[in-house]
Amino acid sequence: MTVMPSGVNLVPDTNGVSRTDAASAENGPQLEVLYEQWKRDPASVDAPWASFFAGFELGCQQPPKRSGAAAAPAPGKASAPVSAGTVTIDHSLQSRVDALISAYRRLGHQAAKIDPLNLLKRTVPEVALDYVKLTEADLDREFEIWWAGKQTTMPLRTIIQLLQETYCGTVGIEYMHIESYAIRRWLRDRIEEGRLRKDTLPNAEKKRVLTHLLEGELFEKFLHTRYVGQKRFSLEGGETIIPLLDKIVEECPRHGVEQIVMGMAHRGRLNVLANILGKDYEFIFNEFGENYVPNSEQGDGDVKYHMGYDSIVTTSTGGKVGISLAPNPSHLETVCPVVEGKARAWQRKLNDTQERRKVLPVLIHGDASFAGQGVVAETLNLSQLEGYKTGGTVHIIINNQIGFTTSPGDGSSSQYCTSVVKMVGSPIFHVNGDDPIAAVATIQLALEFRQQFQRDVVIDMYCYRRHGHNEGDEPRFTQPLMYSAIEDHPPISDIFFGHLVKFGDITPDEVRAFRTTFEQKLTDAVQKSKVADKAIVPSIRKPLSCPELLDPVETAVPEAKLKEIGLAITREPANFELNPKIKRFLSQRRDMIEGKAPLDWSTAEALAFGSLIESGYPVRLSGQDSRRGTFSQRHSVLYDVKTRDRYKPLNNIKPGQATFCVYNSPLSEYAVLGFDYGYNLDFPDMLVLWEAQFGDFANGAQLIIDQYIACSETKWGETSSIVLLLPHGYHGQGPEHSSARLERYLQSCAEDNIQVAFPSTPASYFHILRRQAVRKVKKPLILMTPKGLLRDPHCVSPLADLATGGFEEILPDPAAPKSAKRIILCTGKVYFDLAEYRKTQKIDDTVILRLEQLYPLHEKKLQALVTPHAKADKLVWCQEESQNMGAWNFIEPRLRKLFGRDILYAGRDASASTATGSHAIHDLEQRELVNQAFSL
Ligand SMILES: Cc1ncc(C[n+]2csc(CCOP(=O)(O)OP(=O)(O)O)c2C)c(N)n1
Ligand SMILES: [Mg+2]
Repeated sequence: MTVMPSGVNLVPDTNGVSRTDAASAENGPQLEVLYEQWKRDPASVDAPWASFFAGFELGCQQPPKRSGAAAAPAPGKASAPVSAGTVTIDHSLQSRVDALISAYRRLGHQAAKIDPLNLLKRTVPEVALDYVKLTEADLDREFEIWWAGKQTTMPLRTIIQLLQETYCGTVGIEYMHIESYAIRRWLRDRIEEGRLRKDTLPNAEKKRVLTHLLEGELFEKFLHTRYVGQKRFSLEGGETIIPLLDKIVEECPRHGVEQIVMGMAHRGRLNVLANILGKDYEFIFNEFGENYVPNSEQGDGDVKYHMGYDSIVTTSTGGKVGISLAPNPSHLETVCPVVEGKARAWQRKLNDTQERRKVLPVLIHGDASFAGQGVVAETLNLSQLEGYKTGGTVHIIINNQIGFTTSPGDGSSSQYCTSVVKMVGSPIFHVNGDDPIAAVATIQLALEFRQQFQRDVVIDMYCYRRHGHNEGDEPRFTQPLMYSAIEDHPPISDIFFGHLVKFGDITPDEVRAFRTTFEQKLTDAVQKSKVADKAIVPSIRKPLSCPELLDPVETAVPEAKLKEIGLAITREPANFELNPKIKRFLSQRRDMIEGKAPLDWSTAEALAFGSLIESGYPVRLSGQDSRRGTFSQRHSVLYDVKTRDRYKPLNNIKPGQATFCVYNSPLSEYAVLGFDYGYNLDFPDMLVLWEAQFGDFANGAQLIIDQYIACSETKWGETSSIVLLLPHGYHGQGPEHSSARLERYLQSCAEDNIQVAFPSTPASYFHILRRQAVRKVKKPLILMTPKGLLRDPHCVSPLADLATGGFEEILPDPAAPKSAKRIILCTGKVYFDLAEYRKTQKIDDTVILRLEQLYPLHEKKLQALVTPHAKADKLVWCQEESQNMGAWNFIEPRLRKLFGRDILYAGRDASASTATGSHAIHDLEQRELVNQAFSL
């Protein structure tokens, strides 16, 4: 079908590109419809229209309306064009001018003066006159241009001057890669209005910028002279970040932003803490003190340039903005997904889950890490996803054009460190850090963009690093040229001050007075901190402990309530056509609820979630394919076979219930676990579970586990109650999906930092999930979860087991003899093989005890269950994992100490790979290890 909007007359021009005539001026909306149609299917519109839109895309031009009336400003004057009078356009040349305009919009950034050191040498042939076959003689001819939201005509000379100033000044802009026409147009109109090229900042604001530059610079210089040789990761060369961040905070009230959640690495962190978050200088100087003991109350603490901080800042207009700077480990960019999760939690707290405009994530990156770390791409990929979006993040790169000793040419395969951002359709502003006014104007536009489109936006602030990687590092070994340029380069504040003095905006006396007062303030703070430092007597810290973790917690739910919830979640939704197998699934679940069959694992899980939600505890579950469940066991979202409408049974229990949020995550472990961890930190009242597709994939998120989950309480005092669901178990399916690497979590256990459990029954799983939500004390929970056992008729529980008691760290043996000769201890799945063997072999002198929770180990309960079997002469640990894996290395010394005797090992030999690739060998090994458990 072809469409030709009525009232639009096509006037093919000499290049065969169709243009609308004056009569079309009122047809913008129709034109937009047609344009959208063409974008979906170019063949569905008439050929002239198709070629018109193709040309239009190329030039990113508004469908032009020939004004026929425009007077050009005098050549060389880059004032806004004014329309008047009639001009004649030479259309044979117009297309060349269009190509030139398009080249500036696409590539002008490559000619922009973004490098303060002026070492970046680039040429852009496409923006030269001769490239588009124009000559000097054409400079005074009039041409059409869509400029600053208006169609107009101007002499070519003026067009070029405007384009040069707009696209090749101290801000280089990349936005033509953005797929959405509406976004490109929004940006283009604002950019071409001159927002980034005109200095419109009022005098008071200029002074504010200078003040912040000076604060940033003087603070670093002060530290440099007072704390010689101490690492601080100076911001010098990149101080413009301070007025830039100040501008974000200042703009927040106008944009309705109440909370900023910020993440940044080492560079300039102390400066940001002091001069943006308002952390007391004295506290910062304390941390440089000889006797300083970080966080001695809470744990081991961390170095000063990793610590987080929360504050409420008052803006110059009296507005209040909360700023939360997330603590970050040394691992660069790891903080990114954590900040996103925290921001989303804040959005939930502030009831900002629709527009997400009240909470703003701000991430500050280094150029080398932004280009090099994959988690950056993973995090960007979260930015528009239903379960993970945060309404757009403002990214700022402190682009000092170096990473430790490595030049950008060795650290990135693309021209800019920001190229990865293009995948999410975000604009990128490359800003010269020596032009703070441009930086401030850019951040204003960036914020407006974020609030308008809820998308990420990037400010790539080009600057330099005045010292080495840290202050004791010699940069000239590897960067002699760059550092001789830096040596000669004046500080930003001098350049900016010179600019202000020239225009009479400030006097040298004012600056001198500011310097003196500020330096005095710092000196006073140092004096106070020295007094405090002398009073400190460091002592060796006692390890943390949390004995409450072993207190019993009532987690049972009355049977009647379980039935009520169970029936609600197995009800078929009205007017909804279910897949026949799902109908059967619901009906089988209903039978379990009604007591006609014992409960399986996934039904127990649904009842745990359902009972929590029903009583007001929200639940969030995120992971790859978690809605259905990797093993097709969960079906927490049902789909209409005709419409694919979705229905979540757990959200239809009763009015006023809490919500069950379940998301299929992208195929990422690192960023998604980081996100869910961050979310849980700032919304601890929700049970947050992250599920690995198979447990072994969690090693892709090892940084989050090592740097945050295992130790952030002792490093930064950040508690978490995140749950990791890690499918684990040996079923002869090869080395890849057998092991969730239980041993890695156990190795990290100390100071009651985390809980590691391998429950063996649906009831046990039910109680431990509920315990995690209802218990006051918060600790991460690592759970080994089943695969094959999900459908094993042995791995079931009666409904009554959910209606009594709570989670049992050690499960007694239901078939224990009164006094056994042999005690077998185990955890998780292998129990079923052992129990089956004992039954078939009619063994009646062996007790099998299950350690449902390995850490913290409930030694008292274990003792109590072992004591009746005092005559047992064999104490065996049985596991299906290889000897260097599983729980053995963790549990053996503990059991030996507890029982004062040697523990026998029944299990696979140590191996490099987690499991054999052969099903047959697996079966042999599995039989052998069970055999050993009864025969050693
Ligand atoms: C994942 C990771 N690898 C290596 C390091 C060691 N390291 C610390 S800073 C740094 C250079 C970072 O360069 P850039 O991101 O440009 O930040 P800058 O220091 O220049 O501000 C490196 C390699 C680290 N901290 N994290
Ligand atoms: Mg760098």
